[in-house]
Parts: sequence; structure tokens; C-alpha cells
Amino acid sequence: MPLQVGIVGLPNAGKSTLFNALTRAHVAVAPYPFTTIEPHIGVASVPDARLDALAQLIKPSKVVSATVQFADIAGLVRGAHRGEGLGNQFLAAIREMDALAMVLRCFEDPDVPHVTENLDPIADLEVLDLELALADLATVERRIERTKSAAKSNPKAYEWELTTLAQLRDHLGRGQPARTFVSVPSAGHAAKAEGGGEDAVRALLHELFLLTYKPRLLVANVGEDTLPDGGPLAARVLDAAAREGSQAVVLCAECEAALAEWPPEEAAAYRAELGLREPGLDRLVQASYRLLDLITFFTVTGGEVVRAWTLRRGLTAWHAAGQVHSDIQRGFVRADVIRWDELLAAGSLAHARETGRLRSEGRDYVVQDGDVIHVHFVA
Ligand SMILES: Nc1nc2c(ncn2[C@@H]2O[C@H](COP(=O)(O)OP(=O)(O)O)[C@@H](O)[C@H]2O)c(=O)[nH]1
Ligand SMILES: [Mg+2]
Repeated sequence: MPLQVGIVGLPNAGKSTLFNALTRAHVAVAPYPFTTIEPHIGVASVPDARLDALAQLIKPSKVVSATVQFADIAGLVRGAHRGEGLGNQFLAAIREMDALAMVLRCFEDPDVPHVTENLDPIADLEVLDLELALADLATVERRIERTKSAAKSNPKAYEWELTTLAQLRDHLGRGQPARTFVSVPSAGHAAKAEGGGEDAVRALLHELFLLTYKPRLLVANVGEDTLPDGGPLAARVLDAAAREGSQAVVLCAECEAALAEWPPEEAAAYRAELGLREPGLDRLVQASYRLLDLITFFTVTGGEVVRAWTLRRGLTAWHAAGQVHSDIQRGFVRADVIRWDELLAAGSLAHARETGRLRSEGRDYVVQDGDVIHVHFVA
């Protein structure tokens, strides 16, 4: 199951515009395609200058980027947690996501109605967060009931879980996201109780599939006239992101959608005029990739294909081999490893080997972001 980022926001925040911009970028911006695989799900290639540099060096016949999937999730409105609108349906869709991109409306447009009279992206974010927290609260309350009945025959075994769940319920009830629960002092206290530990708290949160436990980034969708910085509303979004320790991306979804259909040089020239150094979409895709805590490793198979692959941070050469092919993983012998920039400096794998810069690593080697890996295996 590939990792997915859900595009979430109030109606008319620009979610579908953003999603379509990513989809259309496929046509015009060939190196970084984005294809729609289901009406609301698309695959974005991750722009990566390291991959470009390796392709320059090796001149393969094919270059393949790493990817991230996005889903356009409609229907988050006030009252959604009670099932209003498409409430339940969209909450189920969010539950399946690995991370969320919260689209916040910062663009003025009298023709596009907004749920409130004045634009206030932070108030909008609070509405979104409250709905998610209330949905989580309902989840936790259901779990408490289940745990209570399980505890009847063996109260001691469930003591820690019940205490922790009660604290979590209070935390969510105050409108706080599950993300910040592990760090609150009372949770720390519970963690020290028998059966606990911070890892146990994390495991419990994970098991509950809580919406407010998902990593997220904020997207300030601004009007073209406020580019490149996005004006005061975007500044407030950046502030909010800094306060909660998340990332924020400022972009104009409508401009991105239009520019995605232009010839690349003209789009680049217009971007430069607006003061933008790179497509906002690229920044969004890259930020999403970081949000998922993914790293990239590269393969340069026979000089034919240069490819970027995705791996969870902390996984090993053996896992990397499995990404490439299950046969390669099964027959894993060892891996030749060199950092991408060392390979560039060496000029070729052969030269890197001759000069002793190619390392030989075993299956437990923890892959580092930017490693070029060649796995030796027996079939
Ligand atoms: N002026 C302006 N309009 C936008 C921008 N992004 C989206 N819109 C418009 O806002 C309306 C709602 O956008 P849509 O993407 O359908 O919102 P959704 O409900 O969040 O999916 C559409 O008419 C868009 O053209 C933007 O950056 N600037
Ligand atoms: Mg929409």
C-alpha cells in the first residue's frame, strides 16, 4: 500500500483546484508527472535535484522518480463528526491517510463564497481541528467501553490502558490533538505506571487510527496578487505552523493549475516575474515527502535506468532490496553503497570501486538518505 497524503480543507478552500493542478502538471511538466489513478487519487513524482544530477552523469535511457500519492478528500464541514454532510464517509477516507495537507483559504474572491464572512485561515484551521478532535473523541469513548468490558474478568491487566485512555479522552475533549498527547505531563505520568512507557502510549495511539495523530502540513492557498510571499494571511498560517512545529507551504492553487498547462519555459518565465523560484507544487510534493519521514535511495542499474526509491527512515539495506524486487531481497548477499555526491565526484561506480570509495555493506546496514545502492544477490 503506497503512502498517501490526504488533501483536506473546508469547502471552497481550493482542494480540488490544487489536486487538479497536480494532475495536469503531468501533461506539461514531463519530468515530474502526476497521474490520476482514481478520480480522487493521484501519484506525484518527487522532484529531486540529486536524481537529476545522477541522470546527467550516467545518461541512462530511463529516469524514474520516487512518488507520493495524494487524495482529494471533500466534505469536511462543521458538524462532520456527527455525520453531517458526507461526514462519516470522509472521516473514513481521512483515517486511511498516512498524513494530511490542510488547505487553508487565504485568497480573496467575491465570486467564491466562504463559510464565514471574513477570511480567517486560522479560524478555519480551528474548525477543521475541532471536527477531527471530536471524531477522535468518539473513537476513544468507544474504545473505553470495549476495554471496560474486557477488564471485568481481569481488571489489573487493563488498568494502565484505562487510565491512559481516560487522559486521552480529556485531552481530546479540550480540543487538543492526539499528536500532542505523548508530550503532556499527565500522559508522561501514565506512561510511567505499570505496563506503560512512551512507546506503549504511541502504540495505543497508532492502534486507534486517530485523525489528529496523523502528521500534517499547512497549505496557505493565496491569491496571485499576494505572491510571492502570500501577504498577511499566509504569514499567519506560517506562524501557526511554526507554533505547532509543522511545515507550511504558500502557493496559489489557481495559478499553479493555469501554469501547469503552459509550455515549461513560459511558465518558468512567468513564475520568475511573480518572484517564484520553483513551482509551488514541487514545494508541496517535497514537503509531503518529508512529512511522511521517507528517505530516498538510488539505483543506477547497468547504466540503463537511474531510479529514486522510497524507504522509511531507519530501514536497512535488506528492506531496500525488497523495494527493488522480492527476488533480490530473498537472495541478498551484500550491497555496494556510495553517497550520491561521492558517486558524482568519482565519476563512475567503477572508478569509485577502484579508489575504495564504494563501501560493501551487509543486510543490517541502515540506509541513509541519498545513498546509491547496488545489491549483489544469488538467484
Ligand atoms: N482567486 C482564486 N480562486 C481560487 C484559488 N484556488 C481556488 N479558487 C477558486 O475557488 C473555487 C473553489 O475551489 P475548489 O478547488 O473547488 O475548492 P474545494 O471545495 O476546496 O475543492 C473555485 O471556483 C476555484 O477556481 C486561488 O488560489 N485564487
Ligand atoms: Mg473539491
